[in-house]
Amino acid sequence: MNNKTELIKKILELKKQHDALILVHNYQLEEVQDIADFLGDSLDLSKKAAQAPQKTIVFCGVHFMAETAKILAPKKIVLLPDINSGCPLANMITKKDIFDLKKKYPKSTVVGYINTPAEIKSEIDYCCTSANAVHVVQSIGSENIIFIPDKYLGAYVKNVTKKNLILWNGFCPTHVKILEKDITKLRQSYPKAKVVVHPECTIEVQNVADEIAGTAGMIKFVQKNQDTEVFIIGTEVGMCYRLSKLFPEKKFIPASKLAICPNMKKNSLEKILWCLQDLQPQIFVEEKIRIKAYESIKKMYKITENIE
Ligand code: CIZ
Repeated sequence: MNNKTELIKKILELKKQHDALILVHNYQLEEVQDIADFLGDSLDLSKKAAQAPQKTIVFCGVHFMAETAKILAPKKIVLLPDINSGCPLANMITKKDIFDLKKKYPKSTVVGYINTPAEIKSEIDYCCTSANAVHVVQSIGSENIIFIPDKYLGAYVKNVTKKNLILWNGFCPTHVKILEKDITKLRQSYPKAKVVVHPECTIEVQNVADEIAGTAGMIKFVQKNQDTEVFIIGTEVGMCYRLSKLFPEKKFIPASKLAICPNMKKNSLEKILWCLQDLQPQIFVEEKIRIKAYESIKKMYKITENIE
């Protein structure tokens, strides 16, 4: 038995022993994707965490995602194999920044992307994901909306909804590595390919795409375009592996090979094994913050339950 097979065997034994479920984000390492009980985006995975009968969740993603699972499933043990897998975008806004924004725009409603820490979610009115941001913003009665923290997702939502969105200057350092010229060049090599890019990409990149969608939307886009053989994928490179497993007959080309999120790649098979051996590192959210953060997520669910 080789090292990897041995590791997987031990993980499966401990998973059974601790009644654990392994949830894996679409951007994780291939070897981690391969041992998932469920793969998906942060919202799908958090819902799975809340609904699953298992009492332990191994969340292979970044910190805010494991925290969202804990907000929705407070009685469960939520483990993040590498506690240092943070999200730079999520940390681009502070509680004080939100207070200042609310003071400056007192009549505004605050919509926050799921890529935020629990503490920030506890100060916003509505949470949203890349999959439902447009729908959430459209459903809010007010025209004056503060959208945090991603300026590119915010600009995309502003463009679609035509609402007066006040944007924060946050961005994902991985998605901004994808450049318009990367797509133009790939289109020359693959003239029949369809291009789908994440709304965290820059506006220039969004403008040259055939579709703008989060990772869940990318899967739907490929399903819809049955006659297309080649897709150029403008997001973190891990998504190409996920798509290749789902649609082995098609070809998926990363818009940029530089779009690798170093945080997403921190979880490994070894770290999954260790976290199941020690039941550490665990995610904790202070109950006062959790209740308030849960409200913003619940409001999102209320709006989106008809479309998801
Ligand atoms: O919500 C998520 O999981 C993120 C951050 C991206 C996506 O579109 O899946």
